[in-house]
Amino acid sequence: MTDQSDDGQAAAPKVRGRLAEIKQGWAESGRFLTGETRPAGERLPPGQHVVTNWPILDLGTRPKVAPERWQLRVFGLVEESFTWDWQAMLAQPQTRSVSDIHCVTTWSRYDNHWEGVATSVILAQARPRPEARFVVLYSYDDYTTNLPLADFASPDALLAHRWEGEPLPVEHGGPVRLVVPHLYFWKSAKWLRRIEFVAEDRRGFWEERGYHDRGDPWAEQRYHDEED
Ligand SMILES: Nc1nc2c(c(=O)[nH]1)N[C@H]1C(S)=C(S)[C@@H](COP(=O)(O)O)O[C@H]1N2
Ligand SMILES: [Mo]
Repeated sequence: MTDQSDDGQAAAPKVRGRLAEIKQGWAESGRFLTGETRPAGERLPPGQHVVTNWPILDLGTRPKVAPERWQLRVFGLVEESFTWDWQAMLAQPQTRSVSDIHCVTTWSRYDNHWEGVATSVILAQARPRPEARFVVLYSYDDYTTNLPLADFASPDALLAHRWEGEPLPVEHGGPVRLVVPHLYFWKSAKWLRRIEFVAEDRRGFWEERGYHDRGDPWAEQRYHDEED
């Protein structure tokens, strides 16, 4: 398979959402930072409140990718690049997990029931090379986000295609999204399309717009420090 588009040069995503502009302003002003620390092991991170609905956050476009057209490309610093279609995705060992969502805009949603493929399955098939230390995620709406390989490899991270026993709704990233529960939810790319393994960290959409590179909610890693 040819792979000319996999050079890491993502097109700039079209941003239609007013919220995306507002969120960029929040990064500049340090909105919502409490400076609090919470005891280790506390469920709710500082500055967060629990909601029971599920807010939708995106760049104002919601790509409709039918499962039959959906593909996931895994490439970069790996022993084996590969592409999964929907059948291949469903043929993988399936995992169920329950986890909390923590969005940087301060809402948290407890006890989400996910079903999908653990990131460990991706790692076992791709076999990242020793130089691979970061992962870049590319979505069908041209959104990108980055995370350390160690966070991607977390045992509770998965490529989710079901939520609460139903197919993952399009507005929440269906057919397939990443879920990395221990980081702010902007790291959990919706409408997942490509996963690239890289040696050097490379900022994604929000990371380029003032948001923290790692995004640990318990350390309140909402925004970059000025000197970063
Ligand atoms: N492809 C894509 N993934 C994305 C986003 C996006 O705009 N596009 N927004 C991120 C942000 S900022 C958040 S908080 C969560 C929101 O997921 P939800 O809409 O399912 O709550 O998705 C993240 N993943
Ligand atoms: Mo977000």
